[in-house]
Amino acid sequence: MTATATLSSPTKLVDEFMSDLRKKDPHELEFHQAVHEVIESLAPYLMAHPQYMKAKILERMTEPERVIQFRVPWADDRGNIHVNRGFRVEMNSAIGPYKGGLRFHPSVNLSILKFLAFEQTFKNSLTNLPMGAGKGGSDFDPKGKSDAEVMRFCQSFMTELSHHIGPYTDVPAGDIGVGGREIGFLFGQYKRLRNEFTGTLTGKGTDWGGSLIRPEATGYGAVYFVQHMLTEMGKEIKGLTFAVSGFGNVAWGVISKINELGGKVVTISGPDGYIYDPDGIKGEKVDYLLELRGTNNDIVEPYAEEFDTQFFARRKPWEQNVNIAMPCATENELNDDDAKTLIKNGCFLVAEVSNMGCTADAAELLTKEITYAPGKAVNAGGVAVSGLEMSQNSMRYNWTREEVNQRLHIIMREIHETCKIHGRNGSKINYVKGANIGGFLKVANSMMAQGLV
Ligand code: 2IT
Repeated sequence: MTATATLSSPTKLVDEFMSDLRKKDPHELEFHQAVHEVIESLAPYLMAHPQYMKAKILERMTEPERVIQFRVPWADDRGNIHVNRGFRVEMNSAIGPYKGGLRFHPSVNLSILKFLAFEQTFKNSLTNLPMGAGKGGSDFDPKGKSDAEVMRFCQSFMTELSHHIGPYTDVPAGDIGVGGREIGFLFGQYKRLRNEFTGTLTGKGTDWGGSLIRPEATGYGAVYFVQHMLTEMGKEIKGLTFAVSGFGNVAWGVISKINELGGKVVTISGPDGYIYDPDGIKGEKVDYLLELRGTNNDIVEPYAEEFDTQFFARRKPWEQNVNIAMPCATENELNDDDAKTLIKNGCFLVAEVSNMGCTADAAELLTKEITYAPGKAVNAGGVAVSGLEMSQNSMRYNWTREEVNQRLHIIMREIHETCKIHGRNGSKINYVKGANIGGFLKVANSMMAQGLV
């Protein structure tokens, strides 16, 4: 920013900051979107607390401490050679080692990973655990690949990444396209290269250092967060109808917990379209989700054949009448029109579980008209239990399911409390503002305390 001292309004601060950021990396639209949302919430606070502007905290927070990009060559089962691009964005280490997932998906590029790593800074801070922020991945597409191909890819990827990570440096985990199988292959190769058994990756199998509840944590945590949002409104989950998107690990955790608490989930979706199941996705149908994911095909349509329900090709679940919507798939999956349709049909709460699942317009409209909470607060249970996995690895000890679940409960309650403290707006809570200011303060104050680094 050029003229911090003369900035006269929050709007001007936002405009000047964003103009400088866009000039630096004009193609990184997702990164701009994530930063814009944060700066908009922070601007009035920053004007009132000029010490952060003087120390150029925002400029420093939006510049990764380090970006690593590397070649990932691998051979498929027929012996054909492929070359993918690997990345690790080490965003911020003010409050702990870099921490965040790895995403394997054809859409992965630097803009996507910078947006995710930036969001991770605030999310990890909100958990109150000592975790800095990072994100990485590759444009590798796991769809249709054999186990052997995925293993060779993971080994090649880790051969380079191993130079940059470690239990005190950077602790990756999973994200889209990286689940238990991939973490296993990545961990095996890391251990072999380093000849060390450490907790350098989280999301490990429970037989070899993983935490109980980690697979369920993002979904369970999101539903605990929704419980707190509902309590504020004098409501409860029992009897409510939910639209969920996606059908992966996160959607599965969300659906299981909603069922347990007496709610009903009527939709799931994939890149091919969505399922509408008015009886609710419960019992054996939830187990079937795991089977569907195991096929490596990334389509949801077989559910309709299996359980004789409706499938809407190339459409999104947000057109159904529900009380609550929980996007659980990927960024920008719920847009302005979807938000209008949801509101028109009586939806009163949108809890974003995917990272930046709503477009900027949608998030603004939902905040104004109904109640909306952003992914960085709602989905923080995933990385929180990764943090608990790190604690258990350091202690060389494993907590029980109940112990981990109880800690997850407490963390989600405290994140909700933080949102309330910083986002109170009359009788409502602005969760975007609450999460952004709440997440910012701890990191910003730590950066100030550690000098100009
Ligand atoms: O977006 C996320 O918070 C994750 N993909 C999980 C990160 C982690 O380190 O567990």
